[in-house]
Amino acid sequence: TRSLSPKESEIREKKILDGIWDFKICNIRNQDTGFQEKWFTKALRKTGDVIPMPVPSSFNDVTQNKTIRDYVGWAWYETQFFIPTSWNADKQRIVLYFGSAHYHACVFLNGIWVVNHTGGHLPFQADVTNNVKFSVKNWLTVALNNTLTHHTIPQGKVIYKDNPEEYPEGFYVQSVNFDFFNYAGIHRSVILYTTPTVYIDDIIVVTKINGTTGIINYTVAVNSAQPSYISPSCYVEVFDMDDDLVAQEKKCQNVINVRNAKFWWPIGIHPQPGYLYTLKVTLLGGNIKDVYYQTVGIRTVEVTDRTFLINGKPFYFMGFGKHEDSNIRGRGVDLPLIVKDFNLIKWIGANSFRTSHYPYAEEIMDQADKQGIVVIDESPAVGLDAFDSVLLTKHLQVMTEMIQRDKNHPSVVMWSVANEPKSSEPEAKNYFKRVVDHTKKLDSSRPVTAALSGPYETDLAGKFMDVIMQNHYFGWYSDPGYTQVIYKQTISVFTKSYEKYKKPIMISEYGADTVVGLHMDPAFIFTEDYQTEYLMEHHKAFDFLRDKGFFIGELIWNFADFMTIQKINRVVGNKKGIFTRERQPKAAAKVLRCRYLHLANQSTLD
Ligand code: E9O
Repeated sequence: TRSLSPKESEIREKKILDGIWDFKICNIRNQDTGFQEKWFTKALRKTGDVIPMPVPSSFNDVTQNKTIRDYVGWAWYETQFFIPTSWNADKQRIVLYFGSAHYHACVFLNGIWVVNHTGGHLPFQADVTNNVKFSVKNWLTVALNNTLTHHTIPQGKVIYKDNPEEYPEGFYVQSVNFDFFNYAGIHRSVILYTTPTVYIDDIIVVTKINGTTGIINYTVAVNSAQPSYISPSCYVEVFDMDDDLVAQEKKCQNVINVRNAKFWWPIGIHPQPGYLYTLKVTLLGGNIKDVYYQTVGIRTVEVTDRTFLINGKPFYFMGFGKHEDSNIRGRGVDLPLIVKDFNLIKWIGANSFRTSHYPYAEEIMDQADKQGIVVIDESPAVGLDAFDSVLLTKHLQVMTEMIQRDKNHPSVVMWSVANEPKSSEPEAKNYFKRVVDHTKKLDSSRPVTAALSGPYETDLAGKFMDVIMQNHYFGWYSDPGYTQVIYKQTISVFTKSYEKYKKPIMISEYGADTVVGLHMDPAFIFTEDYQTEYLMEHHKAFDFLRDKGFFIGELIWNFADFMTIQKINRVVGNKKGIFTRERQPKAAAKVLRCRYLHLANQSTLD
């Protein structure tokens, strides 16, 4: 388990292990070979042929090998590195951190097992102080398995085709409960960092507003394994964006008042969106000192029975469902892509996105904080179709890890526990009650939601949510080609849904596959003209619903075209993007830009 993201300070050092590692996959028919032959006990190249593999990246699209692209099973990674001698002299604690590795990871350092992790979208770490070697090379081996089953989040199923007359021996396919490509690999940075032996283990920040005063409620957790004769004390200073000290407090748990505070505002409302303070937390204990810098945005989030309030002001979500997806690197963190996507979000005038359908890289969350982009943080529970206790335990675990990582991001205003669960199943009721209770126990400061898609009449999950999100595809999956049904059906379903739930409600997906460059008038499905008209019909309905007062947002599916599994209604990916996979605008982008900029002008302060 971990809680603070690895950051440098005058006390803590960081060494990034990203680069081109060695890689090999296992024989499909003999998945245990790597473990049986103990590939982790030596450099991977000594076990046979290896190929170069970039980290971070998905492994699927970087080679010319179809077996690797479609691989399901154990894949092996290895790299070598040195530890600076100074880390030994200073008697530092050394931690090995993975931003994410998809899906099951088994990590060995210098031939010794150090940590396992399940789940492809959240960080994990191990204290490796006693495993690292100082005056020689270290080698780090990672075995990764991307198999999804009935009891993984998200779910999938491996289907074996045992008929030797029709299929090659050992043939199997991985089916999944979602349409995006199940990219696999070490998707985010691998980092070594140091802390002192008595260290800041966690910082929890919750903010409030009283008039012009910002109230920062903080708790600093110190690692529990410290010797009992040390009673560490904390010193906390608040710096503004000019690096001026604006407030300070003692104690590891306290309340700080920032007078005449600059609040964290979403983009489009305030001239200075995304204002961030820095908490400098200093821990003093015995002869040990630790320092950690935690950013803080002072803002509040509240939900009434019909509105969503940020800093007491009604907020209307305009934006996207996204994916971490791009050419070649798949789901691997890509800094140019991250910056480009935020530039496009701002260009189009959007103010928010949902991390469909899994928590995104921390670099993305940090940018959202800085740029004032509002985030609905979604768990990897996409397409759940069974609700037993095994799955529930895993769902609670992933919520714990997600909240642990993202709790201090001001951009995160809501937790989305799931996307499109089969929430009419009788077991869904108790299941979602448990998931929501657990989420609220971990963080009572944010509302909880889920993206629902089944018929609202029989849905059993919505009653536990603070906000209702619904995915609808009128004029696409139903009545394809008939944009004239969109207005009535959208108004009807959201009005009735609101009557049922009596909670703020928004559309979390609507979209039409659009092949860039295809035009036809009158509009025909898959053309840019159809996507444009499809959006415009929706927008008429949204304006009607907004006037009623309970409709709080519109998130289009999807920000950009993205890769999918191979199936006959996907032509090299899902084409519902407003931007192509290369991040160029389709015609509909202009319609959206016009609308968003216009609506943003209406919602500026004063
Ligand atoms: C989830 C998202 O990941 N929602 C899907 C998106 C899509 O484009 C997918 O990419 O397919 C839409 C689900 C719509 C279900 C409606 C079915 C209605 C049948 C008549």
